[in-house]
Amino acid sequence: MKIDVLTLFPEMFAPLDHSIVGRAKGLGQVDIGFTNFRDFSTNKHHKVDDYPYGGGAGMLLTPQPIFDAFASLDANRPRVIVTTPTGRPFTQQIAEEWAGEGHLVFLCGHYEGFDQRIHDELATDEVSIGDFVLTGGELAAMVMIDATVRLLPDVLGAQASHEDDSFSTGLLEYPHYTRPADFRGLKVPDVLLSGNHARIEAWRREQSLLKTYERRPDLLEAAELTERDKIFLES
Ligand code: 6GU
Repeated sequence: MKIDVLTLFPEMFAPLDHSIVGRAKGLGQVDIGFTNFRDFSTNKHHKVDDYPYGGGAGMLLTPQPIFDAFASLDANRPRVIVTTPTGRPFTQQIAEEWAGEGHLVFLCGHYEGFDQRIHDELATDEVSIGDFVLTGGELAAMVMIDATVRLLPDVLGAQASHEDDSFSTGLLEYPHYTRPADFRGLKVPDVLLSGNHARIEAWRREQSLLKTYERRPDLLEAAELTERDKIFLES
């Protein structure tokens, strides 16, 4: 997969050189390029922003540097993602969709945002990572890149399957335990030591349902629940 990021702050993306995304880059599973659109400004002071027509607070990113930076990319119908708190909420389902694409382009906003013509002419997706306002789109783009790249074939180890990830089942994940079975008197639930796989599966399902009920009841509405799940939740 090829990812291009248009940003005023390419050095903010250093975290992607580490951990799993860093390894995916090293192995050539993803190629992430950065373009500082300030370099494309035709203004003699390399200005990229201007005052909003009609007045109001803050500055807007002006179309010329971004259109010209975009035109400089080697791109054949990429997904063009504009990071904005007014976008639709980013979800695991969107990450799964993007992981099947050949080329993603992220446009990272700053100040009060983009001139609307950037949204209208360049964006295929406008996405937010939550109901809060960040100083810029870089952190949001990194979040979305991380969530997408880990889903590419062979990026996670074979055993680290993502089929049980929170959200891909529609429920939050159940709690996990590793050795020791007794850590300073804090015990691992007996069922996990029982070797009884049917009981373990049933316990995990119940824990997922319980956690989702307590923390994210909105997810339960949309989740696929069995009769057994419903009886458990009513008890
Ligand atoms: Cl995608 N960008 C910015 N600037 N703020 C945000 C966001 C994105 N998602 C939530 N807040």
